[in-house]
Amino acid sequence: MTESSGRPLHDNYGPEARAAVERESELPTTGWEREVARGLELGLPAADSVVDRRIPTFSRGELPHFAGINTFLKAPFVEDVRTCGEYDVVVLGAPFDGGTTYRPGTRFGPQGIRKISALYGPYNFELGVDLRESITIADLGDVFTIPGNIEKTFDQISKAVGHVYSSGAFPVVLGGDHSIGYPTVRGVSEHLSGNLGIIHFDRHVDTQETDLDERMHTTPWFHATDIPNVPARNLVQIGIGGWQAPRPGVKIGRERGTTIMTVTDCVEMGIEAAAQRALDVAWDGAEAVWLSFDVDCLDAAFVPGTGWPEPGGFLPREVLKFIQLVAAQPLAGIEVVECSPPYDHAEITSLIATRVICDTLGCLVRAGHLPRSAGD
Ligand SMILES: [Mn+2]
Repeated sequence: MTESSGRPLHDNYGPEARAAVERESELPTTGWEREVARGLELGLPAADSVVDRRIPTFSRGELPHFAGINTFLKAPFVEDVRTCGEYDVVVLGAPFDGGTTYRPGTRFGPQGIRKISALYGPYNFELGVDLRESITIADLGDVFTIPGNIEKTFDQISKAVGHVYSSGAFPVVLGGDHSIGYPTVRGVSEHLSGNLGIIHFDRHVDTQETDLDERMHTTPWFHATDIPNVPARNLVQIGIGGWQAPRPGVKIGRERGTTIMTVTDCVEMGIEAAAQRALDVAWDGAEAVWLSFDVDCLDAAFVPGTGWPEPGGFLPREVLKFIQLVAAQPLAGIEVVECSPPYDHAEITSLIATRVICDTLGCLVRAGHLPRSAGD
């Protein structure tokens, strides 16, 4: 194999790096050129002393990373939500922490994730994907949640997610505590004729009926699997364990037939086998699969900014490998929950949340599932 210049690659690359370097040469740059032209038009050409004439006076794109208004990955903020179907991927925040039972703060999760996402460009080396060249992303801003009312908030989130999903765009939901898992799934399931499976990363089962007398963030999958086309047998729960898995939830999971995979189960069978098991369970007879990612499935060392941190969870590279395998198959959408910036340090929890979303999108693009017209 050769690089674009025709010069043969030397033999000191490992296979992944070699493939990545080769794939980069095949990626187009038309999206980047469009962004430069748009920046020069809308942001004015730079001052005379600036040598690189691609730079505008006002920042109007990816660069500089520390500049600009915080949307997810600097995607355009789309104020008219009626137009969301014009985009391949739509980001929406669900800023709600009324379902938390210990540390609050996830109402600031969407802001935290958007802020650190400015650090990322659209290109991933190992995946060989440049999102800017492959898909369009819009940031719709946030759902109007009702801080003191869980049920009204659930209704708002279901309506918002259902609107985005039925538009044809791929929804990316920025939580929010995990109570939002029920209304997001409800919003998608209403637009399916068949069943919806759920791939759920978490240290906690979240399957009890109520907690503290309400439908809190410990309860979403009890209520989601009460929906007729969201059967419990298609719910696979990955990373469960430790001292925070409440017995009532475990009992419900056993009775309803959910599938639980501990960290040790996954590591000892190998991440590839574990991901295949998860896909087999979630997709068994299902029309679509929703990905619900609680950042606390990672070891507490990596996610200080979360509601119920628990030691003994996944390493980032394990969970990223898992995500990459899961997202090689189509998904109905993704939510990343339980990121609480007030408890975060150096934005590392928001950073892993961003990473999970970007890897999911990158793998869906790589596999041809995004844009949707290309695959599904
Ligand atoms: Mn959790």
